[in-house]
Amino acid sequence: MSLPSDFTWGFATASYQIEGATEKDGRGPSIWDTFCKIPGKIADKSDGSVACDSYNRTAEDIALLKQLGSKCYRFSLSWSRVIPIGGRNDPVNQAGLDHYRKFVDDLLDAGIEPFITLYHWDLPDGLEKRYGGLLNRTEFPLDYENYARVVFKAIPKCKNWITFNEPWCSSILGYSSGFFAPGHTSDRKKSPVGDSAREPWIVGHNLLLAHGRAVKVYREEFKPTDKGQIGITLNGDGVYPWDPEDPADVEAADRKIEFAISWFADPIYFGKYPDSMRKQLGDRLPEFTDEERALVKGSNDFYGMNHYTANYVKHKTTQPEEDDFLGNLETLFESKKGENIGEETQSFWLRPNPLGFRNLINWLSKRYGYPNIYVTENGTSIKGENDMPKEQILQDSFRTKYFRDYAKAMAEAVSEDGCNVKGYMAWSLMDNFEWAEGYETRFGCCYVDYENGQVRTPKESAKEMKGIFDALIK
Ligand code: GBH
Repeated sequence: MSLPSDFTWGFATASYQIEGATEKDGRGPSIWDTFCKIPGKIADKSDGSVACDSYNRTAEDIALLKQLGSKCYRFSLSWSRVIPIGGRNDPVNQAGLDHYRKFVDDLLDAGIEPFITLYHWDLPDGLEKRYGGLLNRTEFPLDYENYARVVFKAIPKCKNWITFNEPWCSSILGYSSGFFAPGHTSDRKKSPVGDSAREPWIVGHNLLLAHGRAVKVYREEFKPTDKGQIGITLNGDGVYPWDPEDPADVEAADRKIEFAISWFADPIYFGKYPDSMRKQLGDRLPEFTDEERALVKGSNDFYGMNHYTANYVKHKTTQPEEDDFLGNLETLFESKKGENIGEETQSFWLRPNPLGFRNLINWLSKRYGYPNIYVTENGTSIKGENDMPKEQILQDSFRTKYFRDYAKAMAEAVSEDGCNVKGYMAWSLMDNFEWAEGYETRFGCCYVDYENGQVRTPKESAKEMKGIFDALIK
């Protein structure tokens, strides 16, 4: 069991979760700045205005990455730093663009390969206010294309581009449950606006169009000279049928992945939505025009995989609810036989199950023709970590074991099953703003002391990472 010598590994972060400095150098507000101000949306009433202060500590973060032996670093750009209002006729903010260009130069000088995510959920608020942001099928893809072009042009040295992080989350959490910005949902106790039966599927479609446009621009205008690669990052959990003897549960387990991943990956690899989704959603799922299909089909140079956990899947026998987004099924932590999926963590949705990772890498590889895969996020929280004394937080052996087991499962998928995983980025380099959960849930391999000047201290897991990969890479 091993990984090839050119395998790359490192850590990942996202702009709104770490940067802070939300009003510095001409940055415009994003939908997350706005969302955090609504009472009741963030568990600890916090926001990303300071976070890890990474905007002001680029040298420190690069030194940290270097110290940990990280070969690559995945981070995201704040669109509203580059174009404060966001639109294609709005002014570009040179200071914001220069910041990211210098950051890439400095990473490369330190021997660390950058992976840039163009969009990790922080849409310029100006576009939300102007035309409803991601809901707009014509304006949003055009403004995103323009933003992508501005960035590609300014940062030719970056060779790895991710268009969108987890469009599932933007669509479902942003427009069905309302758990994430902009918080739309049919539940009028939570939001005055939203239609959970329709909006998430429209938003998902528009994100695919925007992805397709940015990839076309990169391939036509930049790739011939810059020679980089571009793809999308999708999230999805491992699955086991609740009752492996019941064909309806076996089918539901596949359907769970189709609703989470194939919703986006089927249009990108095959030019159509999965039959299971069309069957359940009917005309609530948009149709691709011929022009749109041409844009989206074939638009991945690699597959970006975010992965954390697994579930037992049980089919439902009733008709799907209008706001169902799982595929008319239940997800459970226990199987029919009473097997447990994994230990509890601080995150209600996350329980470690490394075999689920190996299985899902295989599922994706078979369905999409063994594409190159980069694992762009993988990691865990720890139950009660935030309430522990610092000395104990630094001994995060639960997290170290998680990484060891998951890296091994991935190496088996590569060397024993023939899957093409090319790189791996742990979530996250450091504790950060965990969206609706605020700072109470820590996903970092480095501890951030929010009370004392955002000082970073590597936890055991950060220090062990190099050894984990050195042992696997041949
Ligand atoms: C990642 O998403 C994010 O990309 C990253 O920013 C974040 O910090 C990290 O996770 C840790 O949370 O039960 O309907 O509320 C991980 C994928 C998908 C996990 C949605 C949580 C909750 C589904 N996420 N899931 S729901």
